[in-house]
Amino acid sequence: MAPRMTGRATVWRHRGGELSLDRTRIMGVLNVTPDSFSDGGRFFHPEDAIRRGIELADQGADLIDVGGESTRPRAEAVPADEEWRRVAPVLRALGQKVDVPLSIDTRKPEVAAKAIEAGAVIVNDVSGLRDPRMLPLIARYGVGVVLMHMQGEPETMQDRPAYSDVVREVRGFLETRSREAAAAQIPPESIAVDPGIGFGKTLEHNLDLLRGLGSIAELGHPVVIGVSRKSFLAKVGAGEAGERLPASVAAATLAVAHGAQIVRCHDVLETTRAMRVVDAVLRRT
Ligand code: HH2
Repeated sequence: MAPRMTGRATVWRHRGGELSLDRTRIMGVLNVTPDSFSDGGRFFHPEDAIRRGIELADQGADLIDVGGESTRPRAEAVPADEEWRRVAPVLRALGQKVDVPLSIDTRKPEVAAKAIEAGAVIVNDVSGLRDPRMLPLIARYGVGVVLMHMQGEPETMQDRPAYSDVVREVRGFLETRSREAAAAQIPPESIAVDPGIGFGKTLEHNLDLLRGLGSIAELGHPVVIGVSRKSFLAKVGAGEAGERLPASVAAATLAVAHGAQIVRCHDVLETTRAMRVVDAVLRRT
């Protein structure tokens, strides 16, 4: 399988710096939530979350994605003040304790603005900037952004996902949203795109998107992929959430072979080691 290398992004800019994409970058997941699908409650207390963030950086994370709201299927939305209360102490402490960039995983402009003031340099928005206040906020602060595709809302997105051509539609959405972002004065190198595996998609949709990532990479933006421990893996035999590491690494490997450049994952040490081998083969690094 030939890797797609032409026309790919070479850097991802964020507030005050950039990540070179000369190798696969690892985005470590830090869920400060009671109910995330694979690690809910484990890092809900600030001290546990801060310790975990330091551990992720030590294990090789190139950035850490801090979130205070689960967006798993059926998750109930969390009010902005509660979401901020969860992530605030963690962002503030990690900003002092780790030297990797921090991203804030939120759909809410109120939370994004406070998180940026507290040191986050990237906004990871699983709704693809649905709230119209997000775009000007990201432009004003000069942060990096992940534009992710999601059909529907977490509470109902898995009820009956439907597409006529999932790769074409997801690519079209990401292209339109990234053009709108660029028109709002967000530099194209700051905009990463993500097909949103598991967000309003059936098993077949997810597999088609992984196969079709090359067409999303052709947009020329950094491509983020989140497959870690997700339930679609179980549908092809990967086991319970705690047993899905081999399947997660296999899916991440294939995603990178098809054009993903940033892998969002829970198991940073194992994924980093695996991606070194993937890069050595695909990129001769
Ligand atoms: N997946 C999750 C959350 N945020 N962001 C991006 N860009 N891409 C993803 O695939 C993605 C994401 C869901 O995973 P997790 O954070 O572990 O679970 P939960 O939403 O239950 O907290």
